[in-house]
Amino acid sequence: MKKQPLLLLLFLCLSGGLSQGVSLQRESQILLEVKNTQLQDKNKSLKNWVPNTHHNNPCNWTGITCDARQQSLLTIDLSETGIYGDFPSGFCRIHTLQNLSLASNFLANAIPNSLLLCSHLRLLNLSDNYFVGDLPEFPPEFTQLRVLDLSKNNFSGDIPASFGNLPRLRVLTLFGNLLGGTIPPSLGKLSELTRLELAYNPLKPGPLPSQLGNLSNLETLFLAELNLVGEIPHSIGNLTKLKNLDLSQNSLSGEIPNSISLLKNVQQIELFQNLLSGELPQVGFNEEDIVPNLTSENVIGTGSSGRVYRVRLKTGQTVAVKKLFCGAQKPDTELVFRAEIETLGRIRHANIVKLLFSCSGDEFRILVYEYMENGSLGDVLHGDDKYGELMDWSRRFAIAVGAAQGLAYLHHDCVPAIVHRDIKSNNILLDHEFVPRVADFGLAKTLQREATQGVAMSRVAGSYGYIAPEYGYTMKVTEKSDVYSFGVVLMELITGKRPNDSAFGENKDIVKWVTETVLSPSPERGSRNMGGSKDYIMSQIVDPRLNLATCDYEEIEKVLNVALLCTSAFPINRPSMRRVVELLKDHKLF
Ligand SMILES: *[C@@H]1O[C@H](CO)[C@@H](O)[C@H](O)[C@H]1NC(C)=O
Ligand SMILES: *[C@@H]1O[C@H](CO)[C@@H](O)[C@H](O)[C@H]1NC(C)=O
Ligand SMILES: *[C@@H]1O[C@H](CO)[C@@H](O)[C@H](O)[C@H]1NC(C)=O
Ligand SMILES: *[C@@H]1O[C@H](CO)[C@@H](O)[C@H](O)[C@H]1NC(C)=O
Ligand SMILES: *[C@@H]1O[C@H](CO)[C@@H](O)[C@H](O)[C@H]1NC(C)=O
Ligand SMILES: *[C@@H]1O[C@H](CO)[C@@H](O)[C@H](O)[C@H]1NC(C)=O
Ligand SMILES: *[C@@H]1O[C@H](CO)[C@@H](O)[C@H](O)[C@H]1NC(C)=O
Ligand SMILES: *[C@@H]1O[C@H](CO)[C@@H](O)[C@H](O)[C@H]1NC(C)=O
Ligand SMILES: *[C@@H]1O[C@H](CO)[C@@H](O)[C@H](O)[C@H]1NC(C)=O
Ligand SMILES: CC(=O)N[C@H]1CO[C@H](CO)[C@@H](O)[C@@H]1O
Repeated sequence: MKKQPLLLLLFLCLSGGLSQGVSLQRESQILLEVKNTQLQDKNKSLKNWVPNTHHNNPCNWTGITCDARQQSLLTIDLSETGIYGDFPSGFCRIHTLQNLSLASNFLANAIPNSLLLCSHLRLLNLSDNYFVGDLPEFPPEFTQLRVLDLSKNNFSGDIPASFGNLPRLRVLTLFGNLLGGTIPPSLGKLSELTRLELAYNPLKPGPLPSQLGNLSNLETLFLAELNLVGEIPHSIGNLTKLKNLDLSQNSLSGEIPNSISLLKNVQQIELFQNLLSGELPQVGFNEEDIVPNLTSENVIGTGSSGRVYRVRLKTGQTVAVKKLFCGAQKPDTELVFRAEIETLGRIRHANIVKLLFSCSGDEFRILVYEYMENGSLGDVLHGDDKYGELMDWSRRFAIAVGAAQGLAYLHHDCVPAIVHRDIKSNNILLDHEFVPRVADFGLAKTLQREATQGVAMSRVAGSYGYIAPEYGYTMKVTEKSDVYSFGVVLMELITGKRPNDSAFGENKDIVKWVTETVLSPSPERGSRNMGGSKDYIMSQIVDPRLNLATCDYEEIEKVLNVALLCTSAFPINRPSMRRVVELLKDHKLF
């Protein structure tokens, strides 16, 4: 009798081991069958999918994940493995399978009906393949499906209304196909949906259904270029969790609905290229709350185009108010006012200052922005010495990356692209956590897509020390002029010097000084070297207020390299802002 517990234990171990072997044996066979009959593995990505030997089980085959005890197979992820073939429905015979991702391959043809065998899936990702034909229907058996990504294929036909019956769906992305029809109102039933991305499909001209206002968990609504017509429904204001809204490149018309101001969590709104009127409305304040407070004791800055005031509203919120100089001697005021509204009024990005409100009268033009507690990068870097010390390297680096992201957004994500034309440290504002926001869009221009050669300007605008060399003689603006100015800002972050510091010597600006210092021979090595030694260069260039012992030296070097690229004399040699972001974020040196 005493031996019983031990026997029981032994039995449990054995049976556990046995059941593992048996169940995964079946899965291995299915996987091998699919590999051999349904897929072409031209890149030999699945070469470790071989019949089970003693120490091999499918759980550590490429793309396969099992549960912790390796008793059931949960995930097949063969994205970017270079496989060809039809939809491999054989995988559906693995009943424990939850996630099937086959994205970014060469799979083709129509989805067969045998997809119905996959009703146990939670995630199906077929994005970026060559599938054609109608979108598959997902009958009510698909009760588990949470993520469905069929984007970037050549699916055609209508979006099935039955998609609205998938009770657990959280992510639905169909962008970049050849879909027709209109948006089915039934999608409004997907109460758990957080992401809906239908953009870039040649739908028939049709409305944005008001039922989508029922998607109370939605965080991303991406409906660009879908031939949407009619008004934006007021129910949009019910999407209180919405963070990203993109309705750009449609034919929506009418007033932008006031209910958009209810979207308290929104970070980005894009309404470009529609027929809409009005501006993005805001936080419930008006002219009367602001104008009486524009008094001399509230002035926090004065520029060539106007004055900036700090105003505390009745609600307790503090805002920055720019009052533009008016009158005959200031003919540009109207242009500046319009430029700010037409650019800032229609975009939202974490690294771009928010325009909250604008108003104009006979005697005034007023722009209201969120207030930035820590002033401008220029103030902080070049003002009081104490400030400069607060700007340690990691903070400076975070500002460089954030500002680059803001600019990349203007150049690459806005349609039409926006060129800022006055990037400088004084126009990069810092919030209470020193998160940078690009500000001052008074000179900004939108570039039409066809204007790849740049837009001719009537005169050079911008700020001394930041203006790209070609701009002076070609009078054309392109994104690459902003890239140059951004490179100057990077040099300011590294050196802590203003671009026009008198220490550079006569006729030298920061770009010339930094470039010459990098190329100059170091005293101890003599002139045999093309460039000076790294340490010598760094000691000459880096802001003496930075404690080099605590800095990420390689990161400073990386930023210096990016700054030199950005300030290349020829625009063609400068990277795009998107590339700049990549280079800055890349952990490796290039
Ligand atoms: C596969 O996993 C098993 C454990 O389940 C392990 O013993 C074996 O070494 C692994 N094989 C390979 C090729 O990694
Ligand atoms: C497959 O191999 C080809 C040629 O070797 C290569 O160009 C391609 O990038 C590979 N594709 C994938 C997805 O690995
Ligand atoms: C399946 O995908 C979902 C959604 O991406 C994820 O949350 C979950 O962890 C995945 N499950 C497994 C077993 O990988
Ligand atoms: C689908 O897979 C692609 C490629 O791996 C990935 O970029 C995309 O985010 C995935 N879709 C979803 C909804 O997770
Ligand atoms: C997908 O559609 C595009 C645009 O119509 C076409 O150029 C491309 O050849 C199609 N690809 C496939 C695999 O059908
Ligand atoms: C969704 O919203 C519409 C009005 O926009 C309403 O008539 C409908 O009852 C709501 N509920 C569902 C489940 O669609
Ligand atoms: C939006 O929500 C409000 C309640 O918060 C409700 O009264 C209204 O009917 C909703 N509108 C739509 C169109 O769903
Ligand atoms: C703005 O004006 C209100 C009264 O109109 C006043 O109570 C408030 O203190 C003023 N705020 C500032 C910053 O001047
Ligand atoms: C450099 O520019 C700043 C800001 O425009 C200006 O205040 C300063 O006087 C200039 N310094 C020199 C030496 O020109
Ligand atoms: C250096 C500096 O002024 N830092 C301020 C940034 O903003 C926060 C929030 O207002 C202040 O607490 C810091 O003193």
